[in-house]
Amino acid sequence: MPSYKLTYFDFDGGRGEPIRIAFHAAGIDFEDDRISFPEFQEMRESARFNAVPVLQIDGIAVTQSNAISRFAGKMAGLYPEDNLQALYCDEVMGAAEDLTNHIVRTFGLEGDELKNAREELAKGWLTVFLKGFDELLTRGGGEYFVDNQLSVADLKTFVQWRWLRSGALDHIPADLVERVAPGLVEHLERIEKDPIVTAYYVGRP
Ligand SMILES: N[C@@H](CCC(=O)N[C@@H](CS)C(=O)NCC(=O)O)C(=O)O
Repeated sequence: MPSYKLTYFDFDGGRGEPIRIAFHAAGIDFEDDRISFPEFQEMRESARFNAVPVLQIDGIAVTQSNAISRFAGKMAGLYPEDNLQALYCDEVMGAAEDLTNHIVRTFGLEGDELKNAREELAKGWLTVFLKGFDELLTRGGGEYFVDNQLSVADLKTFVQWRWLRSGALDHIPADLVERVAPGLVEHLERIEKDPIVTAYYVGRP
């Protein structure tokens, strides 16, 4: 079996979290290399595209969280074999990346600039995306995004709903998701309770 080392920030979220859960679900032993923000600054220049997550397979680095999630998801049975369902899964994951990037654009702003940008974001892009995801959930059967079963698309997005509802993003109302797309809150609760997901968190401190 190859050796796997996943380098990502030391928190239970973001682009690294679905990969960690999928590896765990696949029963694959991997080195969970959790780094602090100062540690990231030290390695940033040497990381391809200056970003994490980075997965090393037998020492060979691979980047791009969605590609890595699909890779781990295939081994865990959490990525569809059917081409159309795989397309649906990819659409959700691509949209989740776009959503993250809209939020990331407000990082580093302060004071009124941050407040205005975040309020604009909540009314604008976040609302557009939450409505879009709600539509995609309906297409998937209402409970999961793809084919009525858990996939890496659910793992990628439930982490985002958790983030948006956490209150950690200043000026983004913590109840935005339930106001715009209550079905996504139900989705979050469903995925949090999924045995694959709970089994992963049992092992987390
Ligand atoms: N498209 C890349 C984006 C990676 C990315 O932007 N990662 C963030 C952390 S979630 C990062 O490393 N940011 C550091 C920086 O931009 O300096 C992926 O999906 O992996």
